[in-house]
Amino acid sequence: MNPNDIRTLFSRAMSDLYRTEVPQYGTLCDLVNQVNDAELARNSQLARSLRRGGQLDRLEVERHGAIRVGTAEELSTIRRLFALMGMMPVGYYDLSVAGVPVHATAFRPVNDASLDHNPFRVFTSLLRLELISDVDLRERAQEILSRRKIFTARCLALLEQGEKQGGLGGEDAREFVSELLQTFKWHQEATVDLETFRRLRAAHALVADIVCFKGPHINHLTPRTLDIDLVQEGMSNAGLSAKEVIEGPPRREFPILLRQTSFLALEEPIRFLGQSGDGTHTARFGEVEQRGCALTRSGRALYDDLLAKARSTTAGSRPSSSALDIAFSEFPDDAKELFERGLAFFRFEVAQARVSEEMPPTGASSQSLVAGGWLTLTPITYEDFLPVSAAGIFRSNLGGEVRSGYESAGHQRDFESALGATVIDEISLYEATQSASLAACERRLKTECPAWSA
Ligand code: OOG
Ligand code: NI
Repeated sequence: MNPNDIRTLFSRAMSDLYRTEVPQYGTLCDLVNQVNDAELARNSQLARSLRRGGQLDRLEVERHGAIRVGTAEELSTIRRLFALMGMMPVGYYDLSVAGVPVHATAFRPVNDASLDHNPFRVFTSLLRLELISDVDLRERAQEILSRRKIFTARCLALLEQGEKQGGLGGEDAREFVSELLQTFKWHQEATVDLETFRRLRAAHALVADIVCFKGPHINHLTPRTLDIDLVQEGMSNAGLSAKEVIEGPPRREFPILLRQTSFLALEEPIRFLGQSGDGTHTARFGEVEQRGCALTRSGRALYDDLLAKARSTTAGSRPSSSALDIAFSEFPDDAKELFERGLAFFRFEVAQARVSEEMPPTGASSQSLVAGGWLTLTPITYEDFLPVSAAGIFRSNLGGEVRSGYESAGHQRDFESALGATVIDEISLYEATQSASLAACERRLKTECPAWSA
């Protein structure tokens, strides 16, 4: 079976599982579908642009999820399992700077055809045990984690078989997906007693969530919307209690990067080991995202600067929406200007009518081809995540918990050695997509006019 098709089976199965486990997620998906249908009907230009960019068909199935693992072995096995479905580790996210003791990557398809097929992504965090300062507790956590087995034996057998054969046949693929699903199911029973849970919980809510359960339960799934402000507004009517603010850039004419919000995590009953009895835990929530255009390195630097500026003018850990609006008035809000200033990534298309009227001058740069109207621009969708936003999502679902003392800067090497691979640099993927698109247009212009050259 094509890895793209295995991924589709997997993302459907995860979505079905989560709908039954957390019915509010189904409610959120229904709300998102309503908003998307209305937006497509209202805004035909958006519908056209999405169709051109290959985004329309995938919209309905588009999801991301998130899991949190405890050990290097768990992480590297996840990497191998996801590779069978065409999902590669892209990007490094250091959450410690935001007071969350994990670092992460996102497993996702990396080429255009696979993204169009089904862009399912899983944000995968690894606990940084070394950030638990109480040595005793750290060792206890390590010991608990070392004993658990989060994958079924059959799942691991199919993994080895798939790696050896370079893929899985249809029947094996279906069995693989259903075995893998076991890993991400919710368990009402903790693997520890209440006392241990409380001690780990006191170190950080996330530590308890990762260490005290049989496996890395899927903690949210996220549909993609075309208007996140409408979804945010609609949530309370739909009976969902929304997180206070939307993470990421403010609302814009020309959406960039990623905006996200969520409904708050449920408080769920848990049975603890031995005589210790019952308690509760909050971990699982639902999230929604609106994706915009990918930014270049300098576009991203400007985004980070403006976000920091907005934060510095507001008290508390998040900027007010007016502070965001003011800061981002400096960020161009128009495709042509973003392209001219090298801030965002685009796909190009040859404007046939313009070319028939006049060939561009020989040696024209992409800049002048766009400025002269020979090439049109379509935004390249941002397929990744944002560390500051992710930290905001983590926090709002962990009772607002912020800890200091985790400020040791990024440890990408440690993460990669746990992963057993290097992570792919997301910006170079967008660069490659943009260059390939430009090269295709130049070939096209050359066919039209053999004397022409870029
Ligand atoms: C992951 C939070 C990050 C996102 O969309 O930024 C994330 C988690 O809570 O485990 O999913
Ligand atoms: Ni998420």
